[in-house]
Amino acid sequence: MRPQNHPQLTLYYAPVSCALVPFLLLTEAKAQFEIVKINNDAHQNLTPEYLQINPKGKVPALAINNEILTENIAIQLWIAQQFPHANLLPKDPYLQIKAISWISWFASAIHPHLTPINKPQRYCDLPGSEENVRRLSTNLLFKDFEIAENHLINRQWFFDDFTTVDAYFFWCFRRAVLFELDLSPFPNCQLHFERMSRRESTKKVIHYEFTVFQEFTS
Ligand SMILES: N[C@@H](CCC(=O)N[C@@H](CS)C(=O)NCC(=O)O)C(=O)O
Repeated sequence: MRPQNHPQLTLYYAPVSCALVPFLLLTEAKAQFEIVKINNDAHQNLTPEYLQINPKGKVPALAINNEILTENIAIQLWIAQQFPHANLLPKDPYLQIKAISWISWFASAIHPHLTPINKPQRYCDLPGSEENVRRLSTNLLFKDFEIAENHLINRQWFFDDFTTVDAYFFWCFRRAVLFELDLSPFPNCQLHFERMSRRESTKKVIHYEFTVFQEFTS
């Protein structure tokens, strides 16, 4: 849906990346948007063309008409503000701040513990250090997951209803699932993950990811 006066949106997206979060939110909001696929594995995020879009060489980036917005939190909040009917943040102003507190923590703590598990060689180049980097990062990640686990006791969502916090945590936990970590200490996070997986928006986004993967690996 692109009501009149709504800006033209282009999401720069890579499969499996945290660009899944704005993709999911735009889908929840039934927004009209284009996707530009970036193959991070082939380092398309570091091409001169992409660095013109985002000099940080990361996805997501959201083009809003001719303006580029980077940083997942900023993009999530912009989408929530632009599409209020999608209720991507709690209504109460203080709870909105609490939601920002959660997503700030995902971006500043959880996400930085996921990356070294995926790319340990970026963090230490001593021979044979990769497994140590992975192990230590997994320990830090699990300390974080414990906090989410406790919060999710007897709760379907981080707040009363689905919000952007759930979308972002879903991406974080899914990375850990894809790394095949033993997540059995986090049954409430697992239930949240399954609940998220059943949402229509999530199914669409995951299906799209699969098609992009096929395209990139064929
Ligand atoms: N601070 C950025 C981090 C974005 C980020 O790390 N994106 C990853 C994918 S999840 C990426 O593009 N990595 C490419 C690379 O580091 O080569 C944000 O929150 O948007």
